Amino acid sequence: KPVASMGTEETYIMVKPDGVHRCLVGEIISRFEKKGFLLKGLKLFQCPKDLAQEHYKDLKEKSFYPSLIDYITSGPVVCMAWEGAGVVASARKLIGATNPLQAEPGTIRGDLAVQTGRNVVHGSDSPENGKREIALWFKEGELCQWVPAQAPWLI
Ligand code: FUP
Repeated sequence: KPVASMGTEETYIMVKPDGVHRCLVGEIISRFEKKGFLLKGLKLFQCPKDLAQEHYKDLKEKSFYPSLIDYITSGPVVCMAWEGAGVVASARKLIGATNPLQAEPGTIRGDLAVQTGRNVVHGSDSPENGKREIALWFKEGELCQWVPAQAPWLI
C-alpha cells in the first residue's frame, strides 16, 4: 500500500542508556504506543562517539557536552522513529521537562527520573530536527512505511 501517512510529522525518540539499564524500555515505548502514534523504526544500538557528537552538535559549547557524549555512548540506546499528526510537540509533552525534578508527574521524566544528566529519553524539538535525527540514526532499509489496516485513524 502506498504511504497514506505521507505529509504527517515524524519524530526521533531514544531511550537513553540509563533507561535501557533500568529496564524502562517497554514502559517508555508503551507511552507512545498507547497515545496512538505509529512506530516506523526501532532498534537497540550502541552509539559511536562521532554519531553522538553529530546528534548533539548544537550543544557543543556547553560545559556539560563532554559528559553528555560519555553518557549517551556509555551503553546501548533504543532508537525509535514515530509518526503522527503533531507528534513532535506531543512527544515532548509526554516526555516532560529536561530537568526531571521539574517535569510534571504523568510525564516520562516526571514519573521515572531525577537527574537532568540521566533523563532516560530524548525527543526531537522540531519537525526539521525530527527528520534530521531519523536520517542520522537510521539507514533507509531500517524504516517501515506502513499503515495499520485495523486502525488507520491513528495517523
Ligand atoms: P531536551 O530537549 O529536553 O532533551 O534538552 P536539551 O536538548 O536542552 O539537552 C539535551 C540533553 O543535554 C539533556 F537531555 C540532558 C543534557 N543536559 C545536561 O546534562 N545539562 C543541562 O544543563 C542541560 C541538558
